[in-house]
Amino acid sequence: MKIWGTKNLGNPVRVAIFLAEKGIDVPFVDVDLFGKAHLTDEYRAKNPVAQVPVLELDDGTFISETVAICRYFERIHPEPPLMGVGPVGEAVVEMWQRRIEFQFYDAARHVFRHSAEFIRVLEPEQIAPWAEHNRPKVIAALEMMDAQLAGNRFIAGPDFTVADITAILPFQILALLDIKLPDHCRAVARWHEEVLARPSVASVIGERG
Ligand SMILES: N[C@@H](CCC(=O)N[C@@H](CS)C(=O)NCC(=O)O)C(=O)O
Repeated sequence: MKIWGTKNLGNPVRVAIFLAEKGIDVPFVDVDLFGKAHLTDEYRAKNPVAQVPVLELDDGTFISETVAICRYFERIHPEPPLMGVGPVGEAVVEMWQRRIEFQFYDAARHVFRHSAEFIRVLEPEQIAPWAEHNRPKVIAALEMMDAQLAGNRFIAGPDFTVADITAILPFQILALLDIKLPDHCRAVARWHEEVLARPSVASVIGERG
């Protein structure tokens, strides 16, 4: 079993943190995105969408999409649960995971892909107004998270879950852009400090995120 993707860069970070939380050791194989290693026919045979991460199982099955990979490990290694427990618990975690992915991460990603100079190698036709259109959406998503975190230790409730893991990566993206966490989002700041200090997160991206 192996995971295609650089462990501390982009979406593979999410899988690496998930595995670290569960204490599972799986080797990561670096894929040089800036060298366009993922755009070869050989790589597309693993994932036709030409993205990392991809989980390769020993029987030759390839599984891409971060949440699908996490779902596989949740099933074969249920403890500690990171995708909720029971019908309501699982649904609540999935609801928050998707809210974070579609409202926060997507908005941050669009700003990044359409404004950062160094990503032009992978996004040659940057659309500046699309980046600007998404900037306020990042702030709106942070405010949505703040309201939830004001009454909850973690994003989906009292336990650390895949929803928290999904939210970590967009903060790395914001650090590359000129987007600061608004001062009034104090609950998000408290949450961010706590998750960065988790051994799983620190081992993958370092304590400063
Ligand atoms: N929906 C995918 C997104 C994966 C993704 O966006 N991967 C990026 C790296 S962070 C990628 O491979 N980008 C290649 C490119 O932009 O050409 C997932 O959840 O795994």
